Amino acid sequence: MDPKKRSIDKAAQEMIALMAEKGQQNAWDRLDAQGAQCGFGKQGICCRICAMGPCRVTKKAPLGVCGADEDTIVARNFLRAVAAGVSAHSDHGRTVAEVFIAGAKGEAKDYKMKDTTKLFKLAEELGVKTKDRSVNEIGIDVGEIALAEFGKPVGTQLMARRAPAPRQEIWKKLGVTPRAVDREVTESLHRSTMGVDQNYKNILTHASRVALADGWGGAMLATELQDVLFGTPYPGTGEVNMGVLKKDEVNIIVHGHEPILSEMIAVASQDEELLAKAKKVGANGITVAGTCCTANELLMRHGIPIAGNFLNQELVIATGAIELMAVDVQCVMQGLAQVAKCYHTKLVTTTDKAQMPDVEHVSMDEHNALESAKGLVTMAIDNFKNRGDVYIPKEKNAAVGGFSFESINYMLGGRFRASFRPLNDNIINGRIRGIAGIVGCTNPKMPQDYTHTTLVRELIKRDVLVLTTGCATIACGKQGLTNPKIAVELAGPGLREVCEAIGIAPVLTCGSCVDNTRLLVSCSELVREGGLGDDISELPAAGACLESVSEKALAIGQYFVASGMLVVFAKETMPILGSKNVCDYLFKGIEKDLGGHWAIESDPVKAAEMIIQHIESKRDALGINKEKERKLYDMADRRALTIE
Ligand code: SF4
Ligand code: MSK
Repeated sequence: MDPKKRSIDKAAQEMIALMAEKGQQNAWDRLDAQGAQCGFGKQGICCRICAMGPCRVTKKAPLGVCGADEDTIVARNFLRAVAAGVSAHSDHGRTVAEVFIAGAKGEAKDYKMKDTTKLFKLAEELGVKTKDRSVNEIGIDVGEIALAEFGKPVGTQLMARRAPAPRQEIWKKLGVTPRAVDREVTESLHRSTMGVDQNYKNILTHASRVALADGWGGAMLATELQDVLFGTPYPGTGEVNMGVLKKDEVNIIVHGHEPILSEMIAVASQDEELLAKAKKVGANGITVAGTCCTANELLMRHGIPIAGNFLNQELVIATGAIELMAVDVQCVMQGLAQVAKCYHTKLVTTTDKAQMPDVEHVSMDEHNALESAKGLVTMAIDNFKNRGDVYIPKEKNAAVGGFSFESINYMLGGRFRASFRPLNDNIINGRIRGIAGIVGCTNPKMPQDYTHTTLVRELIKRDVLVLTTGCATIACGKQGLTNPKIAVELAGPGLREVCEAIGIAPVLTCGSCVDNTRLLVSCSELVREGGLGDDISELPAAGACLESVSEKALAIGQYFVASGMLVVFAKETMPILGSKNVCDYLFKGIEKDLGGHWAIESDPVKAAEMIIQHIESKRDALGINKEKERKLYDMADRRALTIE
């Protein structure tokens, strides 16, 4: 297969060709080896949740053994996928909360409350007293309240109060205000087990509730607590793609999602003793680079380079330049172990809940985190001597990361009058038509990075400001789209004018998958700032992920829909097409209940058109597309004008 058909990333193309030459397999090869994939699975009409099955819906046999029809089966599968995605984000959030508390108690000495301004704000929001108390005392209380959000027996998610009041009313009326994360996930599994919830609409309504427990609960808490622990991101430059690896240095890749260990590896790589040790083995330094969302976490906060996104993880090892790859949780391909065996690379799992056969496991000790990290860096240095041939593609691009909600607010209004007002004003006056969140993975079923970057180019050309997260943001970074100098040239005249005046890029790197919650907070702020309606569903805004892979992407999509947004996915990645009723509800009916809806479109140019039409219809409804009447002021009018 032509590498150009597999990826638009030149570095990836080179590595795909090199691996083919050496007879090594990657995700694309394994996809080919799968042959035609199961049509029942694709449509979501296969059920294997009880021992009377597995059952598949066909014309001849339209019901499962228990009598379940395609609507029930598809809805149950969808709910289970969303719940699995929620559990991943939220378990990540829970781990952060535990480390947060241990840090505040002094039991995990390497973790400190770094952003105390954010800690105080969070404390106020959560009702924690701050007067005459130490930072750590406040931290313990904030951490314990956050930890309780995952399993508290009564009450609803505290973070959901950040949503505009009308949105909270909509949730209340429909009965989907999220309760404890664990409860929503458990109930999802209960409802979707054999012989329980058999009303597809009722099942899908719970999919909204469990997803909201993620977006306005577990994932939001993960982002907030990480910001306090490791610092709230502010814009800074970094580099993206395999060209960031160094031939003459020890290269370490951190891969996965939780920044708990990777933050410490970054610190350890600067340690004088370890740098001296690296020199002794003939290396000129230590390079730490990330893949997937761990990479986003590190770029956002420290400008640490990104070697690639999801589909790059195996290719990076095939450079022969990686001494050690430390992986934690989520999006870690088991195929890595095979590729690593072909090279000197030490692949190490670090989280007890995510291990791999025949792969060394070094259990991360959060109470002695820096020591654990130093141990891994030492392993990498010791492995430098075992290097064989190295080929590192030259490809890399400068990128600006670090657009947290706080930093966008600051950039728009300055330190003393931080505000979204300039953004609202420029949406209202039409220079910016609207906002799009382009997020998610890279899937070997599509040419890697193609849909994300094409969609982004189309949108900024038409004056839509783009916020990106996850592997989509890395795709954009590789193509130079998160480099303001390049992206501004591609933006439409209105967007360009605003970007140049305010000093922001047309494509804002907002972080990892859990950081999609930064987009929710930003949407709430756009509403709160005024002039763009009373609810998120009124905003000229939409989200898209045309290369999704993980169940987490479905969870994110569902919480955006349930927050009032249009969400576009590719047909190939939406396993619901086997039920007309489920499709009708998720593509249309749900809008009446929640103000948002799903749509499918695999072609990024058509998806851009769909998003722009949606944005323009929202603008029409807000009345901001009407030509403003030009008012000629007489002297009396002028005198009546007040200057604020
Ligand atoms: Fe078949 Fe019903 Fe069992 Fe599913 S729950 S496997 S449809 S019998
Ligand atoms: S890492 S969930 S492949 S974005 Fe968050 Fe990338 Fe998707 Fe994993």
